[in-house]
Amino acid sequence: MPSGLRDNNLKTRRHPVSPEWTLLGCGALGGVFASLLTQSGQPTRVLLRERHRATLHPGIDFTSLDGHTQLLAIERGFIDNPGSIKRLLVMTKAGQVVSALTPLVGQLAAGVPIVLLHNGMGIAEQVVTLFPHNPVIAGVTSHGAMQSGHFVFRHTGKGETWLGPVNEAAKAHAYLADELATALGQAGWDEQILTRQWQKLAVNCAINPLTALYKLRNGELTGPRFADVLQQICVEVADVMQAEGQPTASDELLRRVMMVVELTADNYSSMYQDMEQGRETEIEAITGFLLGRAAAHGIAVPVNQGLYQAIKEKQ
Ligand code: KPL
Repeated sequence: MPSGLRDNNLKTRRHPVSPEWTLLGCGALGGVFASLLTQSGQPTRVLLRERHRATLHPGIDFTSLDGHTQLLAIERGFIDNPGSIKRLLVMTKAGQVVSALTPLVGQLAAGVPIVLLHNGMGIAEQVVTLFPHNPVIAGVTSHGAMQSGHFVFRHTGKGETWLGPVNEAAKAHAYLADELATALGQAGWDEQILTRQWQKLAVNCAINPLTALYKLRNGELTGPRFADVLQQICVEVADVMQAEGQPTASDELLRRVMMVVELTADNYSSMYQDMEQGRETEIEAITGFLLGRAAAHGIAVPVNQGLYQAIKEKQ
């Protein structure tokens, strides 16, 4: 089918077995992951809140990177009665992870892996406390996604995805990265996921507040206008990382930031999209987390502090 055309034949394959993946949080990125997993033949169910039971659910309207639109049949379940869960993929906004998971305390069988894929840090530790008998896996991803309506998603950028263990029990679940790779084209397992989380935090501290405040696409951060501020953000993040036992050069962080800016040049950051839609942003889990760790070590981070305040005032 030529790119840009709609394939209106709903893929009617019903899931013959219990879903491989249960997805909590079907926003832009969650919707894209659910679509890619479904297309790769890994039955995926989205878990919704009870109040969505009456909502029409024709399936997911998914536009892939090449512009091909398809209507995908996808099973839905409800949090109050989640049924059997084999593995749980949590893709809510960072600030909603704990409240979205709380109804599943006592419902999720021990040993079921919980994979967390959100921006920001400081959440996984809370999930380990909530679910002490489950493997908890943290992930970082740089895929781009947009949502333009109810269950209407577009994959806007092919990125990298990395998973790694948060607790001891999670170390036996590296195979999950291979299964995600089947759907995403690439996904890796890294025992040092904390380092990747910090590197992603630096990228988000740099790109997200600036694009949201100045209403820019990611690519518009290139050039002299933002060169100094991007460098200062990276210097501050590197100082905090050093104190956290994650030594890195600020130039290396800046190089990563500029690489993501180039790779996602046409995209609007998630914080830009959240602000435009009047949704709560992830500033607390991103820059807020950095400020918390900086304060704990007595490190001044004035540039990040200023961006944090500016977003808080605007959102
Ligand atoms: O993670 C992102 C986001 O928008 O939240 C980046 C990597 C900045 C891509 O837009």
